[in-house]
Amino acid sequence: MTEQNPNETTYCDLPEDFFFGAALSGPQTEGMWQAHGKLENMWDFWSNQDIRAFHNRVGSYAGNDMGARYAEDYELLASLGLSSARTSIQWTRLIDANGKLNREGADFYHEMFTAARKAGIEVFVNLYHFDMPAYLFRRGGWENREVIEAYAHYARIAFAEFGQEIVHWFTFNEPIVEPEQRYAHGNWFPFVHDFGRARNVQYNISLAHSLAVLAFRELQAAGAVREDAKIGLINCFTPPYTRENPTEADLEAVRMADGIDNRWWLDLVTKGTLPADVIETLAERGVVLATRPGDEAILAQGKVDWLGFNYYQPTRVQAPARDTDEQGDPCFFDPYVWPDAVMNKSRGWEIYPKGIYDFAMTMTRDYPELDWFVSENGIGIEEDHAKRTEDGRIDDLAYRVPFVRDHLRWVARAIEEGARCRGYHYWGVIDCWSWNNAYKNRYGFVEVSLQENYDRRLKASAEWLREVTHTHHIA
Ligand code: BGP
Repeated sequence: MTEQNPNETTYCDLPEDFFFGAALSGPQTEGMWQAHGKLENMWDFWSNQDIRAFHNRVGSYAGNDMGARYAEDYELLASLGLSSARTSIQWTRLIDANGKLNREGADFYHEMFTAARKAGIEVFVNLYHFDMPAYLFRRGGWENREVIEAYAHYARIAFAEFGQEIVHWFTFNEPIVEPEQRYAHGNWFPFVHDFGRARNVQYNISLAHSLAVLAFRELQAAGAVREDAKIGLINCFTPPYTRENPTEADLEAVRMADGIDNRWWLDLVTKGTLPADVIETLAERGVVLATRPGDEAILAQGKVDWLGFNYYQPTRVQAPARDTDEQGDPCFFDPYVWPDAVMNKSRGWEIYPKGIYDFAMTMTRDYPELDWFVSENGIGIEEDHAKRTEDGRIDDLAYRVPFVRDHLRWVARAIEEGARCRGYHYWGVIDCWSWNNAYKNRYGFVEVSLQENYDRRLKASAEWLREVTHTHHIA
């Protein structure tokens, strides 16, 4: 993708049937980490092992109390004009240690989904949001084929249990994140730095996704999943950019970054294959995937009905300064620091609204049949609470509104130019727990007060959001 100046765009109307909603996840909202016979997931395990790894020592037990408040929370979301919300079932709440349905956990989700429906919110269900059960991690996690089978088994149980209730399903949220955070960069437990292991985890997750899609199709054909149900995948796609006047080597860096982060998943969900050029280059550089006979037929099942596109920041890369790193792993690209980048300093992420448009147009060109929606977008700010005005409300108008407005305008333009984008889910409409950052950066249009028992309070931007969801006009 060639760099262009991040000009503003003036498109400000979204189609009438464009939907607005909230992106959530089970582990970041529910709390109740030991209720309903829930087993320990990787976050619970890590919190117990080393609470200092979490901002202000707030571990995975926190959520944002939505497990207790879901009825009022879904009403709150509806009052902002939202019509849908994506959350995840927690594998550790739904399945017991013997791999059987945990009735108490299932009932919790049935009750929550019913409350959402009553409030006028359609729940989209995702099956996995970085929350591997700890007992399966001890057996190798995504590096073990048995765990792939265990995931497919869990998916089958979830489809059968909620198949008459849920229309929109997703197999994974951001399947690129665990390979990167846990296995390549060593930021998350188990802190591995191994490019080859990361790619094998990525490969195994691709198989797990495909097996879940297969289970979905089979159950739908058998009538256990409703006829109008759809299955998809959600990933954080990142339009890759490089320097102006790139060298051949810079463009090669773009090809591989794009290949691993984006085309890998896009090819899987539209063609049921992985990008041959990427696999070939990996093999040439000694990164061998532990494939088995029959894998191709499994991957071929991975085609989905639509896609979720999480967008926070672009990727900027350049030719790597060296061929291999200190442990002999191949380097395919280095980060490129764009001198004009505007940063969200709280999160360390670049703010580049035009990236959402650029990637939308790439999908329109290269995957023209694919329907999609913006499944996450948002801005997490550390100083949110410092903007409290005399009436006690946080005034976030100066940063949250421009962030969302600019992204939505580029979405509007992409739709105008043919992109098949159906809706927009904002990440963390109600402040929630953010992995290691816990409650450091706040994303919400609604504040969660940790001092006052997780009480909710609208921020100033909530009025703006309500206006947009009602008018579909991005003022
Ligand atoms: C996405 C995840 C979410 C959420 C969001 C914000 O990558 O799908 O779970 O956390 O990013 O990121 P963070 O919480 O790290 O600030």
